[in-house]
Amino acid sequence: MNLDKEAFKQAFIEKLQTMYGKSIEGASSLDRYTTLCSVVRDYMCKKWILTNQQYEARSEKQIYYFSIEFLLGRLLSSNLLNLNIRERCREALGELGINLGELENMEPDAGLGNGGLGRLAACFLDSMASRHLPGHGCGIRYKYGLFEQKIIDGHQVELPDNWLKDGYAWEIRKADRSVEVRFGGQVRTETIKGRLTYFHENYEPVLAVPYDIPIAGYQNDTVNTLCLWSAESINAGSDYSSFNRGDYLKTVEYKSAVESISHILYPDDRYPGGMVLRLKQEYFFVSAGLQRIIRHYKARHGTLSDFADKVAIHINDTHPALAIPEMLRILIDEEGMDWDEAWEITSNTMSYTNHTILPEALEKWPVDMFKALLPRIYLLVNEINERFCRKLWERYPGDWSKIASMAIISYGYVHMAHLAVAGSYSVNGVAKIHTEILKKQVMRHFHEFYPRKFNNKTNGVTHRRWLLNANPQLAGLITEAIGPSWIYHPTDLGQLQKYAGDSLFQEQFAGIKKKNKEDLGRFIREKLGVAVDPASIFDVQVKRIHAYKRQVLNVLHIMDLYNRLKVNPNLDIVPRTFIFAGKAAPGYIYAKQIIKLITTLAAVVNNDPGIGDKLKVVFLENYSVSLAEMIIPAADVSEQISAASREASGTGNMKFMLNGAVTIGTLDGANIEMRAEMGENNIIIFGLTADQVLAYYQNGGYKSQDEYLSNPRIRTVVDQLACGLSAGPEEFKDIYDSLLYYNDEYFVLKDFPAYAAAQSKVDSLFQRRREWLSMAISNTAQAGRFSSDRTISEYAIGIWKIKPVIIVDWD
Ligand code: 26R
Repeated sequence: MNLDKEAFKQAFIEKLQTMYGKSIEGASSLDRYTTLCSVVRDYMCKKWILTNQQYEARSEKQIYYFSIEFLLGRLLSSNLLNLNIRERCREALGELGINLGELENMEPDAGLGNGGLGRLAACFLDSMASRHLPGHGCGIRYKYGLFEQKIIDGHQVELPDNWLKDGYAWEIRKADRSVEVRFGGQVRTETIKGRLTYFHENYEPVLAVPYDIPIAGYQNDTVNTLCLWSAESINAGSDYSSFNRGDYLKTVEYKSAVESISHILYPDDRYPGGMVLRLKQEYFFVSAGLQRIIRHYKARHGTLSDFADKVAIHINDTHPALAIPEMLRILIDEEGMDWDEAWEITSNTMSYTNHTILPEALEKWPVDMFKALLPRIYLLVNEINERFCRKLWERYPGDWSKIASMAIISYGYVHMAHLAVAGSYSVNGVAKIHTEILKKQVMRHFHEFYPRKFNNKTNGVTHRRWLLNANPQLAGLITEAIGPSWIYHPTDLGQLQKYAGDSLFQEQFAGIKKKNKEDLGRFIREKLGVAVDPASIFDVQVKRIHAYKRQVLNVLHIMDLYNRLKVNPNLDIVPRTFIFAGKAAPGYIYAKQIIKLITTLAAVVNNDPGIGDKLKVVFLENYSVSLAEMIIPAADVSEQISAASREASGTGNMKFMLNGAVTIGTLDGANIEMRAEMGENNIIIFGLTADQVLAYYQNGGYKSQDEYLSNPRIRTVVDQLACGLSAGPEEFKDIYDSLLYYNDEYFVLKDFPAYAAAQSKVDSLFQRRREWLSMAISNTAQAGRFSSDRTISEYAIGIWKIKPVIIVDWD
């Protein structure tokens, strides 16, 4: 399809007529937005079909990335950019009197994820398509994404995220590819021709309907697929339907129970399990996805014997780990394979990524719940467990405690990580230090048993969304200086290093940062009525609110700074604007108190005439991908201050680095590898190391009350939590108690002095303007390794064994 400016105008006008029966003048902004998406989608569709045809024709291995979250954000502007029609489209719309940016802002975020894990999955889709890799996503089409956060009276309030209310322009419903997923019921066995055969009976059937979303690569004609499954009730005409038997109320009940499966994204990234609906979601999309893949494969190849050579399936954290027993079920019960062959194919198809070592976040399901919901899958997990434990017994005869600690089913629970490790050929962590901790601590027995399964794949982010798209002026400056090759080969950003000390380039770089800060400043003023000074240091911590991420450390330091300014109004500091954003899990009281603490502190600081412009604190509500795209390019300082060893990798850290913010951070997750790339003079590191933290956890020896008693600055701010800042002793009680009475699990008080010193260093470095700009430029220059293009090609080569397939569109 030729889409020059005139053709585009024509297509737009015609689409508006056929979809809405309207002329440009009569169309609302929503009409225009939907029309534009539709024109763009039509343009993608030809490449989409072509891509699939060429994958099939060349019979190359394909990979399916199974993830319970895909945090896509907006797609219009990235699609325009990837399809290379942005400028044409802007001009054409302009001639029709329509502003492209305005339409781009109409798009709701697809917020189908909580944070790091879901956004990583979205970056991976972009990189797979952009690197010509035949890779697709499989997940859930939640009717409600992550809740919308409102701050009311300083507190977080959650509202439903009804992102589909005006329809979703990028999806295509493929009703003819629907499959059935079965829950509950019983398993009956029968020996048929000498073979023990399993029949799943009296189950509740659920219809899984796929919605496909095209994922365009960067200017390369590849369009991959993200398949999101929606739960629907089986037709009223079918055998199962109580409607058929005339029971109207039962039918309605059944229908709404079924649809609840894909109703809502669980807003938790802390305590797993307990909720049967969550387990239903996990099995639902995994079963549907596998059935579609296997059905399609069989239709083409006739046999499944070479399946593992042609298909790779990736399990993003343990949430999709039921793919392992589900694939066994299909191969054994439906395809008639014996156990050994089915196991061989399955375990050569599956690979698994671990994203957290926090013990409370490791998934486990009560056996009784599991058995009742998934009776056949339970039997298969049981068999996997028995065979696995037998092998362990051969290797460690008599070592019951070791075997019990590794078993898939033990003490009344199904341990999902153990299932994922036993059933896949590759297990990876997401940053070097994280993989080492997995190998040496959390999964040390598994690593000893399967040393070759374990490997590292350090995370990355798509530099196209996070630099090219989010910060177009900086992208333009970079291209002016070193040419455009960095867009394809992000490590070419390294060529910027020679400009780090170049005063002209520094000033251009600074000018863009200033403009981004002005834009954000205007937004803050509109939203919060707070005037912030673009000349102040924009010091940013945006991420989920969580104890281990230590927003409290940041807050205590701001309180300390405020106290010092009160005592000494002439304290020589660079004015600072502390910017926070992030959501708390709705049931996580401690995290909600942190939000209230930040907003309370903001009210005090921002309204203190004695402080003036020296200090501002803002909490921006409803953190999302699109808000991040505005905040990150405006940051001077990036706060990556988790308690060492707790943050598996972090990916926000990489987005800030790419946009030339200087990190203040601990030696945790990918911060360590960022430091190695840019050199220790370009990052500000403080605090305990992971080894020190882990040694404290193992041997004890830390007493937070000692820090409190021996350091008057700490004592003052901790006391202010209990009275002074708070409305009453209850308001921040969980935070206060965690610091003093639960021995400060994340070493906030222990790291406080080092953090305060590091913050003074930030202040003095910022005053040495040229040195600071050189640091900022070096950050951007050395960020190339943290592109998800690098990550994804490591997965492709090291785990999935897939090759690029160049798509040719002859037009
Ligand atoms: C409730 C339970 C089942 C659950 C636990 C944890 C659900 C969701 C999560 C989210 C975790 C797995 C997550 O997002 N982890 C983050 O993954 C990022 C991508 O690898 C890392 O960068 C980040 O450090 C890690 O916290």
